[in-house]
Amino acid sequence: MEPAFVTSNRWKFSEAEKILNKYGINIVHANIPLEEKRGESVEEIAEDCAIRAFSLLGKPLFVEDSGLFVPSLNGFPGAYSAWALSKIGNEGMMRLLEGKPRDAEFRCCAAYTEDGIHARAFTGSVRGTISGEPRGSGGFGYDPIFVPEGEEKTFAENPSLKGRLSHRAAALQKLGEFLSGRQR
Ligand code: ITT
Repeated sequence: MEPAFVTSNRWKFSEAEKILNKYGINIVHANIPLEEKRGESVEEIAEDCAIRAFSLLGKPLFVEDSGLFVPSLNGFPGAYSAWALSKIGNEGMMRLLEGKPRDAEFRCCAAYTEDGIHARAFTGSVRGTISGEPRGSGGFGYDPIFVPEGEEKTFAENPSLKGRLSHRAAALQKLGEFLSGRQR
């Protein structure tokens, strides 16, 4: 059975497809509208979405919630990452961070369910810094302003770096191991 990845974000889907294919897992894209509940953690939001998505699709699926957390902004944008990007964008983040420490962390939780009752959560994170200005044209969202720890380029300047080091790669590798273990 090919699990569905329920997401409205085509970049997320193609990143997930590449990672899970390495584990012999094929996924199908389900772009169905899902309201996200308000919550502080990516785990809480992803698990809730997975259970609600199952009631619409009725087949094994996962959803994924991600966010960028900046300690010097008390964790903002965090659970409000999509909202902040649409309101202030990466330029707005530059203004908010003027004169402040630029450490940041991307977090991701992929929540998988095959019965609509229990969801299994797989999490991943990557630390880094927010660049001095947006750079690069690959990726999406906050990729042009995120430089992973120990590197100089943003995720948008070096998408293969993202494939190896990202919060999504870390979470989905765990999901890939779980699902491929099931098939053996
Ligand atoms: P869903 O339908 O899967 O929810 P979404 O794009 O709304 O798609 P999220 O709520 O998980 O996804 O994302 C929160 C925000 O964080 C959103 O604005 C994304 O663009 C951004 N984001 C998530 N993952 C990212 C990544 O890998 N690189 C850059 N920005 C990312």
